[in-house]
Amino acid sequence: MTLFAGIDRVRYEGPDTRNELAYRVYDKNRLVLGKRMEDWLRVAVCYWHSFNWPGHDIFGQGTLPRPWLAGPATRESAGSKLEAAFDFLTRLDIPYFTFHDLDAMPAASRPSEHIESLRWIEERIAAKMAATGVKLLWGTANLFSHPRYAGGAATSPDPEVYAWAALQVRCCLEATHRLGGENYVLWGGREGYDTLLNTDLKRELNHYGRFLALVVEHKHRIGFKGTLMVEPKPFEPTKHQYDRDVAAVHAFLRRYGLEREVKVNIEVNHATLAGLDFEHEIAAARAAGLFGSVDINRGDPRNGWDTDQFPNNAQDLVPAMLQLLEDGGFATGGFNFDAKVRRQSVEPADLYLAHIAGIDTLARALLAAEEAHAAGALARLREQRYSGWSSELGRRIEDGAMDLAGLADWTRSRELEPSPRSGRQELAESLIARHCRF
Ligand code: XUL
Ligand code: CO
Repeated sequence: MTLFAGIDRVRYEGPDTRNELAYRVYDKNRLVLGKRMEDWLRVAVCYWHSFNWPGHDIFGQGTLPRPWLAGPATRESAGSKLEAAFDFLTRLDIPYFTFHDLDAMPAASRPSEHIESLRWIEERIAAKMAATGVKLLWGTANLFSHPRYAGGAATSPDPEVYAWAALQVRCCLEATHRLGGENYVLWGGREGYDTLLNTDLKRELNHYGRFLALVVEHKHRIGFKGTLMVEPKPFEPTKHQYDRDVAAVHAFLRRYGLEREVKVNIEVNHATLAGLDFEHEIAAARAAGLFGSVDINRGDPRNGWDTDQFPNNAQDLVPAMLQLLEDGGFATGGFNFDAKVRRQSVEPADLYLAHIAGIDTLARALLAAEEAHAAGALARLREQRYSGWSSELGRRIEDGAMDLAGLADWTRSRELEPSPRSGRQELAESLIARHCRF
């Protein structure tokens, strides 16, 4: 019996159920625009917040009962954690999980021990995946917790630290490959600086660019077919992170010639921290051909830090969901719950309740987006707003047939002021709101 065994497999019971441990909206087999809800959402649970975090914060110790975290991470405790994790995943009835090397493996200090320890847990993860059918959405190496990474990993001032990071990424990428992972993520938690006074920014960026290129090269060498992704975040833990938002990552990838090799994993709370809307980050990624996956969560509008709360407002997510529908869904990505329960949510049931509510929130947003998409009014509104571009003038500009002087002459020859047209923002907003009824 694991900590998470006390409940039945979570099922769809519809909006009127009195059972809190049931899905009210997430009905995995329901067809949405011809595709199963499960296949649209591709939900993943993350190992780190759910199974490897005892509830400590910077002011206090752990509060959550996670017996396997009570002592050092031995083979025995890593094994119990794995049992509990897969018990939770199968009872929640979702298709994917995500993990960092260090979340799952027994603790290791020397490099050879690290390799052995990760292999040890990988074999056990593989057995659990085979037995349960739960799949790996992505793996990632933790290049930020160990003291060696205090000054960064790929941007460390010390090449020996850079090489340690390479060892971790090599092992974790290979493990992810063998486990059939669909993506591999790099979050540059400490790739940035605390003060420019001791930092050679140009050199660090070049080191980081080279590091990513090495990962790309290795991916191809081992035949990993999944997607490599960088996860933007503006700050925290450092004062400034180089991957601050999608636009910064795009420029960085282009500078190092990697824009066809690496995509982005967009996290809602990271967009908030960057002062951007989540849907802006999705739109920016799609415009650049970089959209990969989503870490779904939310921040608190009154807090300036990464609170990693479960999403609970479907209407907020509809603009992003509509973009996903326009794309026909994720390619290899999914919605990974990079979210954690609050420190007082001490009962095992709380982890279920949090995920159920979060998954139902995604399902609500998906159904609202389906309706809004089918109604077509938003698409028409946008199309009409740009209809001038189908005129001869518009087409010639878009085709590159006009130069600056030609445009000036065209305007002068008409002696007219363009007539103002409504942007219809209030209507657009109400078109979203009216479909949020699930
Ligand atoms: C940190 C964060 C990470 C990444 C994986 O803010 O989001 O958990 O998702 O390293
Ligand atoms: Co994340």
